[in-house]
Amino acid sequence: MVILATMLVFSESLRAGPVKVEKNIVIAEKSAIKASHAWVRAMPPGSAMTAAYLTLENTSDKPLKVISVSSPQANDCSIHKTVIEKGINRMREVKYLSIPAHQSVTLSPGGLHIMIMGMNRPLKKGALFPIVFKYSDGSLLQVEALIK
Ligand SMILES: [Cu+2]
Repeated sequence: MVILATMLVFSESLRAGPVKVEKNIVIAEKSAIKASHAWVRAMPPGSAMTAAYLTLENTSDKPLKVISVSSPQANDCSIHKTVIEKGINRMREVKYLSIPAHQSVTLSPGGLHIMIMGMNRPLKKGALFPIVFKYSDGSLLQVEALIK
């Protein structure tokens, strides 16, 4: 069964911005994964890529994996991690992102991130960027990440 849930997630820097707070608006059934502090790095027009960061919390008793990431506003999204090899920062694709039962995984600058390529509209600061996470239990979670 596919559970489609939409969660509007806003960053902690909200007080500085004009975006209204609407917490955890869920369509259909609730996802076992809660997303928070989702944001996307604003880029100048014409940029080919950016990255998104957030915390994913598994509220269930079973381990879950993120098996794919996509966005209606980009050609390609993938999970990357930054690794240091011979003193140089490099990015590696991560096939699955495992979230143990009752634990959280945080994607943050310099570590795990959602790599976003081929955006089909400008990344305007203060706007929201949708990212859809597909989990190993078949559920989908759409997160609205704040562009900042
Ligand atoms: Cu990357």
